[in-house]
Amino acid sequence: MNQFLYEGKAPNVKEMTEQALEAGRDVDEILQDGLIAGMSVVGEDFKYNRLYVPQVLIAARAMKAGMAVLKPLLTKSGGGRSAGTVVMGTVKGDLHDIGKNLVCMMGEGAGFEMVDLGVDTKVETFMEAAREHRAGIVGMSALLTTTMPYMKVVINAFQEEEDLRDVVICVGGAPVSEMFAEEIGADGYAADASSAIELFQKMYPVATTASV
Ligand code: B12
Repeated sequence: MNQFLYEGKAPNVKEMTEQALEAGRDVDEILQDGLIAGMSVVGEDFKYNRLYVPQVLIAARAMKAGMAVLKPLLTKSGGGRSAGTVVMGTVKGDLHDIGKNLVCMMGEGAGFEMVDLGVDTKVETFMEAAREHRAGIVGMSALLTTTMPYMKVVINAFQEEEDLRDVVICVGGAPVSEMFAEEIGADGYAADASSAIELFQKMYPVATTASV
């Protein structure tokens, strides 16, 4: 599956994901060892110019084909009361959405209402969505070192508004670290989607939802 993903063969990745599920493999194992591991080799080769943007794009498409098969399982929630509302977006200038989408799927599976703002998200959009959905948590994703500073712009803007000040802000994405999160004044950071959900669960009780 790693190799098919690397070569951008979406139909094969889809088929192997289905086969792995039929064979009784664990969803998390398929995600981590099949899809994410394949994408990390793509990332490495991209870094050293052994792959170029068009090849990475088709690899990303293959990854999404596998994720689409897993989606119903990742988003299957136990039902019952919502665990809370989380507004998620990839920050302005950044078009990477695979990691954010995974966090959204797993968040839904854990019973959160996930409001997905997509990519290239401006501060105003984060603010409007937090208010409209009375979100307790805002999650921002960034994959580029050049877009990471925009997270601070959003945090500052939330701090300036009385009704948004207490919304919990969580950040993530490959170049983001715990230290960077602290530096910009974020309330939480997680390195992967399952820890992101644990973080949301830990933070939600202390979150005050946006008013208006
Ligand atoms: C796929 C990819 C692309 C695809 C994106 C397709 C898509 N729909 O997302 C395409 C081809 C479009 C692309 C474009 C570019 N890319 Co690119 N891309 C990648 C690649 C290979 C994989 C990213 C990925 O999907 N990883 C898999 C997911 C599952 O991991 P993740 O995103 O980190 O998410 C996990 C965690 O971080 C966390 N998480 C994520 N978000 C959040 C949010 C919260 C709140 C929390 C708590 C947790 C959390 O949970 C996720 C799940 O476990 C990375 C390599 C890498 N090492 O990251 C380069 C990489 C990010 N890209 C890079 C570059 C340079 C670019 C381009 C500038 C290339 C160019 N010359 O045009 C453009 C920029 C476009 C733009 N404006 O955004 C560089 C960035 C370098 C840097 N210093 O900033 C990288 C690191 C590659 C490299 N090594 O050089 N890219």
